[in-house]
Amino acid sequence: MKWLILVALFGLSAAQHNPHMKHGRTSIVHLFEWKWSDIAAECERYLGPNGFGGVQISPPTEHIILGNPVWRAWYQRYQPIGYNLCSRSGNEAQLRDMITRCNNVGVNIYVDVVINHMCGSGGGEGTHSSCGSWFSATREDFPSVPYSNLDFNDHKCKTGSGEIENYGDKYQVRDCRLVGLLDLALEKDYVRGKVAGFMNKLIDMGVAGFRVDACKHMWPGDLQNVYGRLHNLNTKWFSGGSRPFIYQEVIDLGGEAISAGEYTGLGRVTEFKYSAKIGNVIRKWSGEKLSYTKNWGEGWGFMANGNALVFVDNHDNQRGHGAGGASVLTFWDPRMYKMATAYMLAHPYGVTRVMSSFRWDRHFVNGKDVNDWMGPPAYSDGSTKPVPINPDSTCGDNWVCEHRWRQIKNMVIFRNVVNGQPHSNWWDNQSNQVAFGRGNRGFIVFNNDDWTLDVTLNTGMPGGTYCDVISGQKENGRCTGKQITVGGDGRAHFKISNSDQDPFVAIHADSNCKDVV
Ligand code: QV4
Ligand code: CA
Repeated sequence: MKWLILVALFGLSAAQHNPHMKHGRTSIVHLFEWKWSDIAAECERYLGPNGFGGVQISPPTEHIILGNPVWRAWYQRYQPIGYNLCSRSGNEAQLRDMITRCNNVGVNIYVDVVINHMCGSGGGEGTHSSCGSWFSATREDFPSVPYSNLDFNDHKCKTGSGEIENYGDKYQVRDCRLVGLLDLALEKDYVRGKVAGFMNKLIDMGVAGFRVDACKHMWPGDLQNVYGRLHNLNTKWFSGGSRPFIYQEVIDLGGEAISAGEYTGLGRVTEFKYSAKIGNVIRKWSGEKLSYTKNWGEGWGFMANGNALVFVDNHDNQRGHGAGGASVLTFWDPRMYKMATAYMLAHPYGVTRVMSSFRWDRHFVNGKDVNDWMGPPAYSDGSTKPVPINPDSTCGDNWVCEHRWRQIKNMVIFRNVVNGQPHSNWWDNQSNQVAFGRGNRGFIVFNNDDWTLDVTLNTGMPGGTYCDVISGQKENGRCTGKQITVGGDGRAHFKISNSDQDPFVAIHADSNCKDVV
């Protein structure tokens, strides 16, 4: 009996670690602040054809509107005022249409859910919400759910201010307000039911899972209860008995009362050490070198591979929020950013998430970006602009679309092609030139030193001519960029100047343009 319960529990939690991607796909792209109609179109015209496994969408729930009419910080969407599926990205019908159209081209949808709190205590009252539902932050009254003051943690929090004052005290971190956000009493059956209810509605609409916001601020037992109430995925698109994929936002860089390990039994967890460290390695800060990444992954003190969700940057740390440090690489440093993202996508560790950002008027005053609040490209009435696609397939109107950069898109494909293959044929120069393969399916070489790389390496790949997918790609059977010849013995010569536009080269089984005869 005991054994059966253990099997059942393990089966349940291990299942929630599986992203259920289709056709051997492996990566998620976070289309931060995109509208549902744009995401639907992007699934059909770009993500499906280029092998992206899924999209993380911004919170779809009704949220407060900050500023009138145009202030509208991006982070207003992390202040829900109810669970109507109506947000700055679109209404419920548009959301449903997007989920259907993305699923139909094999691209999963993962929903960012904000269940730790409602809006900030200073949110006032009225109908300044994304769909006009009335609410009162002052009285903790959210009739569209409904929640009342009985559904919040005020009685449980023991700090004088009602705020989290000390991250060394796990009771404060979980029972008090995070930056003034009204903290939900997830210990209550009623609250758990309301939260699970809206997540189940999304599951039934066809989403594949959830990015769960602010998990550090919720008790693992409460989350386990909520997750336990979730339906299996919709069998229109997923096989019977599939559990929703769960990845939990817990920022654990060490040294706090709460660790990521408290949550890994329930689902995957965001590995923030990965983001911080890869920035240091590529920037060559803190004495880091690429050659030290021979044992990248668990060897670096990251959580177990099967528990990790990894990324170079996220929507917080790219702008100095949530553990954002100067080392974090973003699209603002494109050359290094492409290297870091390619390294992540080539390496077998973790489920990978690629960031897709909007540009804002970054403006540092005393080392702090005073415009870190700026919302997505918008019209003068504050509504979000659509994403226009240029003839060269880049995006316009300040949508950065990192996921469309050739080097990043091609590495998303690389990861699919080498899926399941071991990390192999490591080489380094004891400095910042490294290379590794993925079995006999792919090989990548980086030169992050200040001199030329010129070396012959064992790639593990079958003999043939391969197109480098960084300087170009294979088009109509020919290479638009560099070409690499692998001999019958698997060896190939690589020459990468430190002044190349992108100082790295990647080849894979599907970039083969001529077999050795
Ligand atoms: C302000 C004061 C408070 C005061 C309060 C009174 O700072 O001291 O008590 O007013 O009402 C915004 C403002 C913040 C403001 C708050 C409430 O920036 O100054 O408090 O609203 O009005 C995002 C942003 C936050 C933003 C929040 C809500 O990053 O700046 O707060 O949305 O709009 C920790 C957590 C981690 C978290 C990370 C940022 O452990 O979970 O901080 N990351 C997630 C999301 C993140 C989001 C939240 C959690 C909250 O990824 O985007 O915060 O949902 O590390
Ligand atoms: Ca809490």
